[in-house]
Amino acid sequence: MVLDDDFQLAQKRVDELITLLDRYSHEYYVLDRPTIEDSEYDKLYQELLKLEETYPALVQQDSPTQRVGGTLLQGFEKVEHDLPMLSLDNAFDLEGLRAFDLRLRQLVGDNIEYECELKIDGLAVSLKYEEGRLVQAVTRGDGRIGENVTGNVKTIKSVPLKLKEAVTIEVRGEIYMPKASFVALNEDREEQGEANFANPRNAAAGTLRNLDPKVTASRNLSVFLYSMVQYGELEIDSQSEALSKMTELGLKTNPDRAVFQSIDEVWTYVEKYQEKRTTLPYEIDGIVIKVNQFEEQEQAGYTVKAPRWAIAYKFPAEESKTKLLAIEWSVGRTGVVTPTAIMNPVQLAGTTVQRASLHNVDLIKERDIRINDLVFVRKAGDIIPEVVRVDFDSRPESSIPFEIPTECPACQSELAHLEDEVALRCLNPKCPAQAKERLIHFVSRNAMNIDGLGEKIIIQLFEKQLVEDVSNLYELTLEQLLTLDKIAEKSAENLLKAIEASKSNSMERLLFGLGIKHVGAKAARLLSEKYETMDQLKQAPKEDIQAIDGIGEIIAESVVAFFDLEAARDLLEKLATHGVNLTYTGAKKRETMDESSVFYDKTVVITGKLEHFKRNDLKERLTLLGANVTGSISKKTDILIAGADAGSKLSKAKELDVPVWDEESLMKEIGQ
Ligand code: 3BA
Repeated sequence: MVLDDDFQLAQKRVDELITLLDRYSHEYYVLDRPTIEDSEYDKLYQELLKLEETYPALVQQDSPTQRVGGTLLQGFEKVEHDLPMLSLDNAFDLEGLRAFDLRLRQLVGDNIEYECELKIDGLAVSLKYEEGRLVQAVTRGDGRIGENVTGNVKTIKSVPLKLKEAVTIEVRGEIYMPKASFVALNEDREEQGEANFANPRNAAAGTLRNLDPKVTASRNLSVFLYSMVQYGELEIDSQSEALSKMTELGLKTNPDRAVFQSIDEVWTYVEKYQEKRTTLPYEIDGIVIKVNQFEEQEQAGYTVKAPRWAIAYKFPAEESKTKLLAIEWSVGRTGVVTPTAIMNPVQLAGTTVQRASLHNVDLIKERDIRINDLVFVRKAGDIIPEVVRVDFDSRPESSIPFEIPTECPACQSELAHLEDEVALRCLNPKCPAQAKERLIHFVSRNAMNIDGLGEKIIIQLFEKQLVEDVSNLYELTLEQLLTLDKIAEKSAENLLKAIEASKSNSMERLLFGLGIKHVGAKAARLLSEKYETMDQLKQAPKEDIQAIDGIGEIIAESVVAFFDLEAARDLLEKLATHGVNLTYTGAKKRETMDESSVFYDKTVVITGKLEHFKRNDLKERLTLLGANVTGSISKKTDILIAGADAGSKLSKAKELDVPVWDEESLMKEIGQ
């Protein structure tokens, strides 16, 4: 039949077009070496689009026309990383690098190779490819749990939807916005009366986390991949090999990398790129130095947060000079009053700066900072502006020593300068500025994690007296939220949902969110694990609390003092009335575990495709049985659980004589 023939011809042409377009796209976006005119590409793209319209059955999932999905997202699903995304330790000078080198030589011996990479100032993401196809993209998040941004990442043209081989791998890298695109975007936004992005990194973050994939597609994001964490069948022994293989597969890696044998050569490389930094088309904030050989990486090992085999050398911050116009005092969550410098706007490392923290009174005195002085500002850690010093040579006659305030700028109650503290404090428990800051902390990510409650909304909630303390959050109605400025019905609804969802948080989030002095996220978790309910914690004597490993006297005292406050007890009661969970629902504690389990206190690695378990579920079950589930095989591994198609981990386990279990024996042990 004619139609059949047409269809077959169309099918063949579609395949051809996709192959061609993928190649041109790779040359343009990944290799930065275009071989055809844009108009030529466009012609082929239109041809493909037309064929796909005529024959919808021919639309392939990874056709270049399928990069932009049509649907607006409600939010991003949270996804747990199979292997946590760690952080990097920092070094700020040659000395720091030498110390790193010395440590490593002690850990792995003198044969070290270092692989150096530019440190791209973007957002870390993890990409999963299954049989060569991009199936998932997740942001780093807190390292353990990130957000599913697959739809948006698919719109980034330098991210291949299909690799050159049908491998199943997970790779990680940095999504960034080129400097020029950032400048153009801000010009555009200014024209449209929209707020500027502060810097390329923020612009990239805002773009990647935009709920409309069309917006992401319309802005020019790019990627550099720098790490392979699951290898599938690939046999790879070093970081430089991993990067070459990734490049071969069509993934974009940064070409400005190099391998060296000594830290002196590393330093030469560092200095070279410190010079070249401003000429690069994207922002870098340092150099990442990694032990090249995987075997040596394993020998060096990991701390809780970061690999011992890598370090980030951070470039020194740029400085600018400007005039200090005023000192503003503001009240924090615990009543501490801190000074902020208000300055003539000045360009600094890519952004305009006009405010900088002065930290405390002593610091202003020490640095002898006065109003009308010319001061040097820089960005601490490249982010937070800071007044470093005064240009004393140009101090004007008109310079005015600052006055220490005696009254709270928010509630006018008298400020105290407590004896053992440098801080000025407002002691009024009803101070509205403190209440506002407490709420900001309460909803923050490591506390109750309520999305959509930004500072602007919080300020309005207080101004309209809809909220006085955190418990009032749980009384808010849609009608009330809609009276606020600049809030759409959809976001108000989402906010209510987020507030509702926060009610079932496990106790440690609430405990941290309450903002008890000295009780950070970790102490909150330890306390919740031990006492399991707010009630039991409330009754716990100081000595008992102090006995917890990781909790000291200062924390214990502070906890007891908190629960002694009637206001605190009232607040908890109100929260309970609103249905907020006050109990610990996290993983079972080690003490109550069955020590007879074969997995108790064992270090276990899971690899390969599992048929009978979801990987994360299995991980949790083993953890509940007392196992420490980790990501890579070493001499310390007690058991490798290997599913189908296990690759390099299996061979490594065999090499190290680590016992290997298949799914069958696993099921016999723990049942299904
Ligand atoms: N290499 C950032 N972490 C990096 C794989 C390790 C790592 C980075 C890196 C941990 C860059 C921490 C977040 C993370 C993937 C964890 C780089 C860069 N290597 N070149 C050693 O260019 N910014 N960041 N990302 N896993």
